[in-house]
Amino acid sequence: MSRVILVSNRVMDLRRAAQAGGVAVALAHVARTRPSLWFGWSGEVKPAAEAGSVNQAGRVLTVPLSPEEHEGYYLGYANSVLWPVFHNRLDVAQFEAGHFERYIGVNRRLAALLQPFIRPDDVVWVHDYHLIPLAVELRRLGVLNRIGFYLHIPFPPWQTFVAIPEHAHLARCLAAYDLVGLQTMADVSNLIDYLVNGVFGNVTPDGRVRLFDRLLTVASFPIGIDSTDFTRAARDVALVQGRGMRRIIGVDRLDYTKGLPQKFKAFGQFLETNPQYRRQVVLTQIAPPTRENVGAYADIRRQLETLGGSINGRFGELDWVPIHYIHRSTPRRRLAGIYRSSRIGMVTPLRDGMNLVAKEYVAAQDAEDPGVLVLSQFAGAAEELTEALIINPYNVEETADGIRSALEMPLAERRTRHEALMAAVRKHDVASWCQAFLSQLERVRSDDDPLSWQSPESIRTALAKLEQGTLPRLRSSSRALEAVRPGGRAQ
Ligand code: GDG
Repeated sequence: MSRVILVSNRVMDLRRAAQAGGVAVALAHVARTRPSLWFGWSGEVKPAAEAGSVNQAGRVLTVPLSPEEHEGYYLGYANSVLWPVFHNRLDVAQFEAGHFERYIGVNRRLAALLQPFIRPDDVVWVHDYHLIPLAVELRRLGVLNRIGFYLHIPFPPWQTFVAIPEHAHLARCLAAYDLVGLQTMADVSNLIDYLVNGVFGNVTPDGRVRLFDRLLTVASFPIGIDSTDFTRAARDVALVQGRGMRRIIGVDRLDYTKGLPQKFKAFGQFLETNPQYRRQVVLTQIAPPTRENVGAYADIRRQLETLGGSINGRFGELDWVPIHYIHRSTPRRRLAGIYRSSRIGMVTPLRDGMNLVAKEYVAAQDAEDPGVLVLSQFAGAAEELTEALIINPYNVEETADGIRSALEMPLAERRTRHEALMAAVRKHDVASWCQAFLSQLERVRSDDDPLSWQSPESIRTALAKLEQGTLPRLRSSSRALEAVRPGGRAQ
């Protein structure tokens, strides 16, 4: 088994990572179960003079960022351009801020710091949108190893992606990987559409994409959880607000992609149209703070708090507060019990790569008396968790009806749905995700690739091609459309 060099934006020691949630838990799993090194940002911001070296603690290698890098690379390009665009939110993307140079600069610096640790038979697995240019920067330094990239967030429709002024540069960066992994089949289809229509790639008969003379493999690897972390949960009795009170649980970082205002509105609508449930149900929303120095996050917090206050003011009683909102992080060891004692898991993002909370909620249920998952059709998880109550989060009435149907669902139906959901959670768990990605990375064909990474000369040729290959100007309609309409115009 080759050693895996994991690279992700945020790195922490393995014990803390296992308690953190999301990407960190998944990477800590890979780091614990394989020969590995894990490299990335320590989370510290230090003056440039002190930010230049690697700190090694066992198999974990960390680097601080300087204040300028934190501002331009992390808060700037990664979280004010790429995050909103990949979630289809062009309206909040800050294209004009000029952070791209800093984004490339940090990737170049990280590549230079990582390169001395890479041995010839390692495979390198790069994670997420912060690090798209890392492979090209490693190639420049002569790294010949297999390098795979995994995107944890969704890939948007191609017309959205081409709004990024530097989209073609990002495509060249992707072409320096051997394998690009995405969460869902819908993401794979969006990325291939973009590579074909946005930068004139061609799909080969075996399903790879020929791009700037490279052959790139693109595939979906839905991420999962370690379900045993959740199945042993006991009900958290301290949570019950009153006898017979039924709880709806939401656990989401306070992010504008998570659909929190829409969720609060739907709950308000449910109370409005179902007065018999007032005093019977409480919505507990755990929404820990995230990226608070980005403007769009301050806006969503204000909006949510105003809305929550107005719903509580309108329906609340002296002995019943309908929305129980916690803007702090909750210890991970308590989450399983909270999920298990909640009758509904409400996971209603406007867009989400996967959404692990949906899987955690399912895994924590009592199979004899399970709760119901209400799930957005726009979460990647909806591709696998088809037995959830799938709703459109933009449709407040439909979501409110989903809450009522979940509360009224007979036990037999809850059990049947839960059984199917649990099978899906087990099928794609964190171990199978890691195994599937790494074994495909090791299998990717390179013998027929005219620009593979076999020698320093082939790297030089490939990089020159990537950098010099010009692109024809984009046409307004897609090439696929032109193929079905001769001449490219509607007749
Ligand atoms: C990205 C993609 C994709 C949440 N609040 C608390 C807490 N959490 C934990 C949850 C869960 C994790 O954080 C969140 O994971 P998600 O998948 O829901 O969302 P993102 O953070 O946006 O993650 C996403 C994921 O990457 C993995 O590929 O699924 O689509 O956006 O594990 O339990 N944990 C603790 N306290 C909290 O208050 N301890």
